[in-house]
Amino acid sequence: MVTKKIVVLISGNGSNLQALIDKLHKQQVNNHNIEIIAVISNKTDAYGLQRATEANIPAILIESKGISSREEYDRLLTAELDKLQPDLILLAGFMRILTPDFVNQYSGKMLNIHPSLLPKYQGVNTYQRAIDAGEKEHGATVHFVTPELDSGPTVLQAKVPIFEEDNAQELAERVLTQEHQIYALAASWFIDGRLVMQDNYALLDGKQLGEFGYAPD
Ligand code: NHR
Ligand code: GAR
Repeated sequence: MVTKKIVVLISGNGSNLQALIDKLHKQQVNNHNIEIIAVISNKTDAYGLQRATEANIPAILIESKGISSREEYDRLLTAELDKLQPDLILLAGFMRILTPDFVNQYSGKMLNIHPSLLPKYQGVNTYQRAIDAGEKEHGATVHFVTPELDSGPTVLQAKVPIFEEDNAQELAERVLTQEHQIYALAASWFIDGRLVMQDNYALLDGKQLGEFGYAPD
């Protein structure tokens, strides 16, 4: 049986990492073993590093603090990834913009989960911006990572309601719960060979997904 190797990049709490560990690590999808072979953080105090250690997964710190340029940081990341040779790289609350050269090197092999219904609310602080705009719903998007920030082809979205009395934290928690479901699902499609990126489209079972990703209706 073939083992598919995943590396997860984090910056913080790592609740998405935890969901991936619980749902995918050491599991089997068809005839593949899945193994999260390393977790890499750019922040020393990221709690996700502890989660990795507790799951016996190598926790690697490549600190971005004090590194003068994005190019320099991405060279350090590349050096580590060259050793690890992952089949799939998952950004899970990774808060550092990656250079086009880095992204192109792993083109079609890197996914991100972003806390908004892309193309709405790219960037950071999406919850407050959605509330302030009077949106009735918010959500999360799994997408392939391409050089342009938060703009790669969408794979899967999950929606949640925004209630009148919501604050950003309550909304964030509601979105996070959904993230944990859709990220593991999308990653398992990729591992299974069902999900690929081609000509800047996401393809599931050979079919092009639309602007909002997989939608059963
Ligand atoms: N890199 C590329 N090239 N393309 C994408 O689509 C990327 C990416 C790197 C990260 C995640 C993304 C998100 O889901 C992601 C997607 C960080 C920032 C950001 O502004 C924006 C988007 C994302 C991640 N980072 C600041 C920076 O200067 C730091 C912000 C902070 O530390 O709070 O790197 O939202
Ligand atoms: C998640 O909501 C993720 O979508 C978001 O950060 C949170 C990380 O939570 N990602 C970004 O904002 C990327 N810029 P976690 O560390 O508990 O998984």
